[in-house]
Amino acid sequence: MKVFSVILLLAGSFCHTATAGQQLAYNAFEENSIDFCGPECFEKLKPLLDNAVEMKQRCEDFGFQIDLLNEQMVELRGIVELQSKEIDELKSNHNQQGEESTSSTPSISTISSISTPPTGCTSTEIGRNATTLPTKCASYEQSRILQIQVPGTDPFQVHCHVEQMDEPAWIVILKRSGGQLDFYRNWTSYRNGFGDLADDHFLGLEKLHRLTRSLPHELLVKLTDFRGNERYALYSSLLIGNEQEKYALQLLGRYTGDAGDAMSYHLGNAFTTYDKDNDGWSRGNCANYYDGAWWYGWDANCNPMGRYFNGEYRGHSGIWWYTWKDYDLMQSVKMMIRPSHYTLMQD
Ligand SMILES: [Ca+2]
Repeated sequence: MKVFSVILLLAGSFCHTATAGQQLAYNAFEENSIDFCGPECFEKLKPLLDNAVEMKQRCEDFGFQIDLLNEQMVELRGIVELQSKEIDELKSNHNQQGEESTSSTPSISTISSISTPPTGCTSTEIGRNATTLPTKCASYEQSRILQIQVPGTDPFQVHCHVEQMDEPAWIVILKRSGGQLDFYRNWTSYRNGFGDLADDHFLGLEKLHRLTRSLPHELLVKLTDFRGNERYALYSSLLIGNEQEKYALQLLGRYTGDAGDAMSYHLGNAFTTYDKDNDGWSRGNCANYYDGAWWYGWDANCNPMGRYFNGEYRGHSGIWWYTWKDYDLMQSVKMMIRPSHYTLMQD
């Protein structure tokens, strides 16, 4: 009877902080449950207890995600207010121009400049007017380099990659396809990004932070081994903290795919480079051990920024995805993000 009372107390504490009495009861159950009902009884009740603990953990995770979404909502409200202000200013300027044009006889060149319609968001045209910059890749018939802008940063270029013609394009944040570009780099290099957008590159942690904070994003990882086999891992959310937060991997969402979920192990970890040891390994720096940079914890479950080998090496220094092929080397890795609205609409 005491056992069932304890379980009822546990059930009552799933989604809120347990009271001191509940905690005491929980401890008593852990320590004395065998005395309460004997080994056979405990054996039958243990799965129920395990399930209760798991449910409590899920509730806490869910609460964490809600907090993050609330933060994003506050930021989005700020963005909307900012853009409303810009629209009001544009309207005001437009009305002022209209009044000036009617108050005097316009020359042919003046009429031409006023009547020129907006020309869209190509990279050359948007450079003259920051207010028309896109904030993401849209759907394009082919992949391209595009200039975008997100709140809190200067305009920057991204590689928009089209996976499927009828879907919004992805921003490539990491591309590995050969060994020409060295990825064993310091913190500043990873913060700012490096490489050629049209080839192997890393977009940069600061841009990644700004993008994922401006809108909820999803993450797609595409892998190819040296036999030409392809796999993928799709995560419904991605949120990267700011530099004060050491660009921590704050949110990953739900995993789907056929490469295995190698990244959830790294959820919550700060980013580590060879000159900034933010990992959970007290005896050394994982960036040195794995010859790369990543959201390392005490260990690693994947190493997309490791050293590039041409298939002749098998070890922890290479590019690997443990949940698919252990330490077997990858021939190519591509990590891409896009706003998650599209996925939400499909659910
Ligand atoms: Ca360390």
